[in-house]
Amino acid sequence: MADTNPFPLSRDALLTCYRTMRAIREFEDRLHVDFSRGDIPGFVHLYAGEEATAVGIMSHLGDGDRIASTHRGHGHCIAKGVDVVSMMKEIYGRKGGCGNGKGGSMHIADLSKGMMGANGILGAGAPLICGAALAAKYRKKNELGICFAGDGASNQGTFLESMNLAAVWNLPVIFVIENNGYAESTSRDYATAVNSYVDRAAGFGIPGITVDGTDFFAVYEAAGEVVKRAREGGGPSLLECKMIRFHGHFEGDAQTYRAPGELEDIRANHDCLMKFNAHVTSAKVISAAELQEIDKSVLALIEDAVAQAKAAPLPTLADLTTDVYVSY
Ligand SMILES: Cc1ncc(C[n+]2csc(CCOP(=O)(O)OP(=O)(O)O)c2C)c(N)n1
Ligand SMILES: [Mg+2]
Repeated sequence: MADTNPFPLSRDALLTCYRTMRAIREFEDRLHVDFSRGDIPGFVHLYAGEEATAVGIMSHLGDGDRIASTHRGHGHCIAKGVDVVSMMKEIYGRKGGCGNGKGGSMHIADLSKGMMGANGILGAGAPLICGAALAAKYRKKNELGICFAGDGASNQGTFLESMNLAAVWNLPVIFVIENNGYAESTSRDYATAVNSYVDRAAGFGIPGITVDGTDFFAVYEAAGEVVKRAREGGGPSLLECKMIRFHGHFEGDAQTYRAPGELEDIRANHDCLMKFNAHVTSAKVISAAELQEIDKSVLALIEDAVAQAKAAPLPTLADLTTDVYVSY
């Protein structure tokens, strides 16, 4: 191992980040298989390929910082510290899941972790996070809010109005655009006039950064900058992460809109986990064997989560009328 660590995180922190990214990948790849077997009810949108963005950003946050997620929310949840067993139970529609099996993939939330919810409505997280950030500002606790939105969702009026509101109120908010090049099967360039989201943010008086979202270290550094700005009272920022999704828009998507060879190319050349591995092993800060150990333990974690989900009971008819209202 090298005597010096050239990275902005300690060895232990790097191992934790790798473990979290690997847990997301394993979780998603397992759902891909189980969904195709017909084991999982409802709709599932997978985050595999996009892990470096969630983990690079969330490494700067604590439980008091709040995030509003998207329909593609599993990676955000895991990176924010939501328990994978209760997530798996939820996705399997079982009791003991985060929503007692009644919400499924697109309604996972855990307020104790600052995870305000995945969301099936594009752009709906943006006004929600402005509210959370306004509350944080009043509480003076130095906490912030992050709204995730895809390239498609970022064209929603709610998203644009929220950027204006956050700027007017100088809120501690970060708008993260996860630009994976597609909204369902529609390419980003077909549906969005501007090339630069940073230019668009400037129209609202908000500074922005564009970053390679498949490079954990690039995301970590850029996220550090915008998180610092929010905590120091500097107001909202925008962070565009250019990234790639490994699976279809939803499970079952035939992906006929992809160019020939596109999937093979992204998996071979733009895998954020492979890039992370190459960085840390070539710098001799972490060995390949250590990473393989983590892979093994993550596999066991996900196997166990699936086994627990399958063994858990389904909600009963009587459960239909519980959890309708929140008790304060
Ligand atoms: C308000 C609203 N309009 C349309 C949809 C249908 N819809 C679900 S996902 C999606 C595409 C989202 O693309 P993007 O925001 O880029 O996220 P990605 O799926 O690429 O992560 C659409 C149009 C929706 N859920 N909500
Ligand atoms: Mg997209």
